[in-house]
Amino acid sequence: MTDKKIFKYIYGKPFETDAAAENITASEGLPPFVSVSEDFLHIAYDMTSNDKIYGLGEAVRGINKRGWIYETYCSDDPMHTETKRSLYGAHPFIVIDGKEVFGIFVDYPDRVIFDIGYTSVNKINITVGSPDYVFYIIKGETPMDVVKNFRKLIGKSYIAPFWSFGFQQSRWSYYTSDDVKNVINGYRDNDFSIDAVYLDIDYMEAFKDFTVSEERFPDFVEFVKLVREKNIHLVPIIDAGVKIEDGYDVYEEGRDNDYFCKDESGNDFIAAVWPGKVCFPDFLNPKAADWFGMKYKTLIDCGIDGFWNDMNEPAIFYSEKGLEEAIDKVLEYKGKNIGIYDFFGLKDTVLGLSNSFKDYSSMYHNTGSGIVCHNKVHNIYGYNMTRSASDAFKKISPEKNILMFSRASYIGMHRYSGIWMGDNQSWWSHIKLNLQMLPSLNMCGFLYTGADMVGFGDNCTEELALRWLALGIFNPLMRNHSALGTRDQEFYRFENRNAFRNLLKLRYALVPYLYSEYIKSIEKDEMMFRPLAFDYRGDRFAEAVEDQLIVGESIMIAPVYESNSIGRMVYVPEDMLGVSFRSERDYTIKSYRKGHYFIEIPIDEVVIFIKKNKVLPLVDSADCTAHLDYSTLRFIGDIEGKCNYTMCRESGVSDGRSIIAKENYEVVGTGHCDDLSFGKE
Ligand code: MIG
Repeated sequence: MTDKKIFKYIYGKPFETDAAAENITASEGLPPFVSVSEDFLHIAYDMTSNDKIYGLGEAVRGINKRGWIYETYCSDDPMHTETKRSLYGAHPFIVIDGKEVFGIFVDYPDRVIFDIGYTSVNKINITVGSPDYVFYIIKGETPMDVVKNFRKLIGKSYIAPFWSFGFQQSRWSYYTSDDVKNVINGYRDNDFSIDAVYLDIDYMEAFKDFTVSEERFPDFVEFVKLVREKNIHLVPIIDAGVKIEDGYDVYEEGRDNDYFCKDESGNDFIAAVWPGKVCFPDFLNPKAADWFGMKYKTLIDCGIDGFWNDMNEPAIFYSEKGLEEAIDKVLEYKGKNIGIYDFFGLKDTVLGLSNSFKDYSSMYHNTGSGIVCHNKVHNIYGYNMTRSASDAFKKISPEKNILMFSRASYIGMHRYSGIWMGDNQSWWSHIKLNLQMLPSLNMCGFLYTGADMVGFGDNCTEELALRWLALGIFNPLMRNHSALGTRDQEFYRFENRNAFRNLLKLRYALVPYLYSEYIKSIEKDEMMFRPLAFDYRGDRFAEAVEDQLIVGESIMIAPVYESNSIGRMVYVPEDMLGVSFRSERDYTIKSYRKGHYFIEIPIDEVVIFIKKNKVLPLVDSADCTAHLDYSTLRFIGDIEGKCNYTMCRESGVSDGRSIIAKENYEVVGTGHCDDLSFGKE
């Protein structure tokens, strides 16, 4: 007997988002706290003062989302301050953990407002300004249970290739193949482990998708090959906008076949992004999506096996029409003595040119079964761009698992790719934000994810870089990336090279654990990163912790995210073994009883807490993931008796997906030991 866990409610004629992987019969009636009017959905729920609210994926603020108002709306906004309501991804799912435990998923591809105790401290108000939507109520005994039921609904997460668990270096931009070579040498010559280097927009010819500048990257195929021989993967960026240029095949094919989004008069919608004037492929049109997806072949044929999709909210710097109107408005004031309010209005006109609602309202999709205005389906544009690539990869090269992650996303896209957390800053507060987004994103199925380590915008310091690295080593997508014009932040450029080298090595020693936990979380619809509240229910201290995480089945992390610290307060929620790593082979071990501690964490150390009767597997480090030697496996832990550990490895690729092989270990011990005896079952 299985009780019904998921209740689906359908109103009006909702647009099919493909967020759910399972088709569920709609329920009749409504939960008491939901009211539906002619033109909108309104969910109003009364919280008690102890209710905790989780979810919302990519969003600012804490793991407990209570006390702010969020809007799920894919936004190109690089200033992730705590006052923002939206970031790049739209993930309209929350979990309520209080007098009642359940989840709400509003499957609606435009803005959904989640007022979680903002207008009124004890109220959740969720609103959708449309008569056409779907929403789900997801039951479960515990928040983890709710998440699992939700994840079952939305389908299994994407499995990234094993090599993408190695360290990856990026910058906007490495302009030439020599720049790339220098970065690779910077890492390899200093004995710094690395698996990938990124190509940002400047590898292209005039920012044209699927082109490579011959001047800056001559003999690209040769170059990719040379780099692969050094066990480095090159990962180029693909932008959503296609440059308007006669003679450019991608543009001409899109134009001639009506594969681009249109304006209200049926002409191609024209906007400007990096290449200047562009058209946007209509990813909601299946033919256009298939066509664009197959374009990745150009680069795959050059030996490329990873991509990142950018600017796919889509970001618009200005539209042709918007700019003309703004210029007219500015000229109206020419020679006049304008008032201050008029001046501010003028300023807003110019600043409001980018990512404007007006532009999104005059952009149209042809889904094959009808025309739909972009502003009704905004949140699934990036999703469909990325899905088109992922679908094509299986046709283009089924023998490879090609890395893919996107900036914009919606629930459901997790089946096709990972995401990165967008343009953060080299700010201390963004180390913590990186940590807090990990579990929230896991709830929504995004397991292959990470932030731009060391920060994208603004200038970093060496201290920030090291502290961020100490968290970065646990992110599945471990990528150092920074913006044009910011201080160089490749790890070999700093003074304390030993510390950077050692922490990179520690990451590689941890890869078998991280990859195994990642795979198991996917298979079981679980979260690789969990708030302490999920593992220690009923422990009021654990439930309030916002800056520590449980990673996989065995460990807890508690990184430092403040400058000039000598350590930090840590809540140890059960008896644990604290291992302070200076390097994979140089560490000290200390047992902790449940309680609060000030733990000293010098700048060159990482502390990992291992749960009692759980083990942490480690292997010897290597310069790249391909060289990891699993025969060097050892286990650290504090166990009385036996403990089983399942190791997951990528043993091949079939139909574009990794094949996973499993090894079961039985580890035995009497107390804590860093070299426990074990046997393969
Ligand atoms: O308008 O390609 O988030 O990672 O380096 C900026 C340049 C465009 C935004 C991405 C960032 C990337 C940058 N892009």
